[in-house]
Amino acid sequence: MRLQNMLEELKNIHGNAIGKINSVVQDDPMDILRREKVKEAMLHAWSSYEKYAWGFDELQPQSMNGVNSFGGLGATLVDSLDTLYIMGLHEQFQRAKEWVANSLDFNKDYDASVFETTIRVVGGLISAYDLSGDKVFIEKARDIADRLLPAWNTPSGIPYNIINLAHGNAHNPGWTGGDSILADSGSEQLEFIALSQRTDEPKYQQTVEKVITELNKSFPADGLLPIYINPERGSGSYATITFGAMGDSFYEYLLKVWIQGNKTLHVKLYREMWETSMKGFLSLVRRTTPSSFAYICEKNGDSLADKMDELACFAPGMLALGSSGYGPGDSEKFLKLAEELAWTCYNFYQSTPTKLAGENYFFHAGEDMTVGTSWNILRPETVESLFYLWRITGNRTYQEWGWNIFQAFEKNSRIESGYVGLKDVNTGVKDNMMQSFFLAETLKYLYLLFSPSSVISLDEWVFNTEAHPLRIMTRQDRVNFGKSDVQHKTKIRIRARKEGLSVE
Ligand code: DMJ
Repeated sequence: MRLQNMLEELKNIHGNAIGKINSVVQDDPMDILRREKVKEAMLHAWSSYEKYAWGFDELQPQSMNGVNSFGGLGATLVDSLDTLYIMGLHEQFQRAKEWVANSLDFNKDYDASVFETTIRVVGGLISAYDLSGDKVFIEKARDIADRLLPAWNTPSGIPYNIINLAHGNAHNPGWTGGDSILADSGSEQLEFIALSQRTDEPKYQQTVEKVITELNKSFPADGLLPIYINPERGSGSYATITFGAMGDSFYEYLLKVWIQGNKTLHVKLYREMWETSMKGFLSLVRRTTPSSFAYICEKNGDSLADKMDELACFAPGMLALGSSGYGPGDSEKFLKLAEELAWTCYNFYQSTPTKLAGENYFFHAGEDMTVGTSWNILRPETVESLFYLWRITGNRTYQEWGWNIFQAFEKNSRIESGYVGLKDVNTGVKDNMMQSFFLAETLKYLYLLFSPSSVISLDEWVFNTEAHPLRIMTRQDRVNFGKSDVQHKTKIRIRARKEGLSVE
């Protein structure tokens, strides 16, 4: 009774925070049951990978073989390490660790994506290190990061997006016309900063922070950058602006580097840039007719396109996560928008015959949402947002939505030898690929959706864009965002004095 009364009192004082308190003190029998089901799904996916594709990047479940879509770096295995650990699948984790220690070889004559290798492999390894404390993971992370570093040797410091892992020669893909991609260039900060913090070698952090310095020099008033940036000039090319493919995680990382550094003065610029981008974000939001679903437009020049990728469904989670950094008023506004957008994303799933979302949607007047590209490749973004919203609001509706999505995956995507995507969410015709992010992200977020909030607490961990939790470590270092050291130090001192903080 006393606890209940205290809880009621807290509810009155802290409003939204109550969801968090509830989920710490309660482990609901239904939650236990549901997370066991998700764990069983992970076991099925993992066992299939172990049986048919061990050491390969990904499993093709229909043909029951492995393929090396990332250069033969064991992408699924590395991407799965932390999920196995968090779910308590210790024997499986142990076997995977031995493979990392004895067989993972990065000396490959292969043109790797800097972005994909960073978020899956560097991120996966550092997360496994943070969770298990086993040094083999950090040594391997350092090995692959050293091979990626020459990609940043450009006149502007904006990286080339492809690099040969054995020889270190870097370039951009031909189809970008020589440009670098925004998300590919601005989503390595979390992993490389984490690596510097854990190895005491500043070079990783310095390299990736130069990118932010460069982008900050000409950051627009609405904080929205085109998806192509020229690595010679360091400025944006004329191109689409989007929170979907090729733009998404650049914005995500502005917020998360601030969280990773424990929101100190040393990372304040990231939060400022993120808040600037959120002003631009608001200008992209429109509503459908007749049902008034909120959606995020893409922008080409001055005009908005009524199109949204499922990939952009990470944004409700990002808004919810960032909402608490605003003062009252704005904080509620962003959280409310996050909830509205999550409802839209959930309806991307609910509106199809298979109850799985297509890759993108169009919004025509009077028709609400229409699926465009109709495949589903087991993507995580919507369940990721549901996870954040559940943690932040404590509203069980988000668990129900997540459970419904999980059941649709079970019904349509599960086969005897793993999980596959759908070529078409209207017909349910299956593809032949178990994407590594299904184990790294989709199943992990679903598991955490039904776990107490003390499991990977958002006060202690920040997830990279591939759902690898990295420990939050207070940033005390001096960051030079394009100012001289003296100027920068003075600026930090002035801000600190204003905020009553010490920076020495
Ligand atoms: C993942 O590799 C990451 O979440 C990335 O940021 C976007 N695409 C996939 C999942 O859809």
